[in-house]
Amino acid sequence: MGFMDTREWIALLEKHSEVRRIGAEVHWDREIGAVSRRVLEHEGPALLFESITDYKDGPCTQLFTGSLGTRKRLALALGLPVDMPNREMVQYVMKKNQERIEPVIVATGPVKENILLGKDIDQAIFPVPRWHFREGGRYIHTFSSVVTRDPDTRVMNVGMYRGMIGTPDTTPMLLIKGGQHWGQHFMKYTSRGQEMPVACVIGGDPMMPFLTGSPLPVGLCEYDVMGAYRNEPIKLVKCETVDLEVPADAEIVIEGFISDDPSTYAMEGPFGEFTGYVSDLPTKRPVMRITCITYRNKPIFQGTLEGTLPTSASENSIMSSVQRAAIAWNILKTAGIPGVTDVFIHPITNGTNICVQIKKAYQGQPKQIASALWGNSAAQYRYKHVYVAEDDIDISSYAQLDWAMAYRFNALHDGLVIYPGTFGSPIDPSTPLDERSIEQLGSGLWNRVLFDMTRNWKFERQPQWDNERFPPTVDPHPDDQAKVKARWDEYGLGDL
Ligand SMILES: Cc1cc2nc3c(=O)[nH]c(=O)nc-3n(C[C@H](O)[C@H](O)[C@H](O)COP(=O)(O)O)c2cc1C
Ligand SMILES: [Mn+2]
Repeated sequence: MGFMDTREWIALLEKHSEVRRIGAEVHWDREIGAVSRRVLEHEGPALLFESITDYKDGPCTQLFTGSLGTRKRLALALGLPVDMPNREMVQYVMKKNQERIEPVIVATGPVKENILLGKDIDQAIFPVPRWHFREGGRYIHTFSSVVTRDPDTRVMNVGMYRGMIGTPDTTPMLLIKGGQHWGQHFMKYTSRGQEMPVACVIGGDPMMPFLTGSPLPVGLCEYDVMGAYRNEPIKLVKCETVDLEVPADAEIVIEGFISDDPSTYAMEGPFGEFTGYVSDLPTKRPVMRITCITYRNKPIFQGTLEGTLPTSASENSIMSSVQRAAIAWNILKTAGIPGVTDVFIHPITNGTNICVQIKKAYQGQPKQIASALWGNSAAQYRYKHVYVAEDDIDISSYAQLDWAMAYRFNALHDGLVIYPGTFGSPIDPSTPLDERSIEQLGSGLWNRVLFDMTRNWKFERQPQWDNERFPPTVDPHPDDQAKVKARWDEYGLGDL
């Protein structure tokens, strides 16, 4: 599958009845967010809002959201069968993440159809929602891919980071110096006494958010991996006012600079975080000073409602759960751990919990798995709770995991390991505030737990258990199962 732009992606979704156009008027202030939440609760379609209050005329009238909000649509975006099992999808992503096809630079493209400079710059020409009533403003960057360049190597990084409209041409952003890849670039510009050039890309191929919203190795350009997924180089155009390149068929590109001068900082937040909780206080953050906006004719704005709740995942959590599982499986592979047969992250936990399925090779294997995950830097916001089960358990099924927890897990017989006080998420509300003070501790603290739900190899094999360590299950004999299967229709049960 080659690259597609937002419009081709919407057409593909339309073909599969996976997008709904909302013609009724909906307000950008709170209502779009509340509609999105309810649709997530129903695992419903992608949404294209076409009549937004205050935006019925003007350059941008449409908002697109939720297109990667189910596994099925993620499979469509990846060009994979829609019912592909977790294991195969995760393995595909592991493989593709390692491949590279470098971009090509082209002279121009649709994203240059409109160019705003100087006093014409105003972010509010786009129907940017205030997604949630507790949020501190209108979040323009919730699904944008942010391009920066390493000033030493000149390699670009593309990552997804949030930003809120400040004034018409300023955007305070969640930029932590030294954190995330753009934060590392920011330190380098600051030490040279320079502002950091930035370009925020909205729209374009759905592989872009899929790859920029999850950590790929530092120093690598996400454009190269996008090319590998699409089997062709991505076409980039040069920005107008910053030394960066962006996809030629993006819907919208916002260019500018971020300074480390604290006098330029501005308040950002609160924001409805991925944890499903709203961050407490507005915080002073570095600000992007916009120098240019380019966009296609009739641009389609894109954003997403963050946060998972007990009754709803988010677009981020659905797409990222596959990447997070792939990254975890690669960690286990690199650590040389044998017998891993599946890795699953339920979207509702955003990777805080992870399930690993193994063909058990030795008693200490689950502990080895947990320590490999916990020792990796990818575990900063992830893998607080590690569940390990054997390969007769479908780890994507909560019921099956619960059965293994009920009958194979024993807290005082190697089942439970608590690894207290490790590095972890500073925004986990289950951690007391004084244990997630970045100023004092540098990171949050997590008490991590392994739940080993595999059968215990310390148990002696018993003759009455066919020489196994656990009794036989109540599964019918395979001969009986085969016979019943063959006669199923005869019993009048064929409709079950
Ligand atoms: C919808 C969405 C919103 C995100 N918002 C932020 C954010 O505001 N700040 C942040 O540091 N990471 C955020 N992330 C996670 C980063 O995108 C992710 O860690 C990614 O690896 C960053 O790119 P990098 O590894 O090149 O730095 C978000 C991810 C998604 C999918
Ligand atoms: Mn990166």
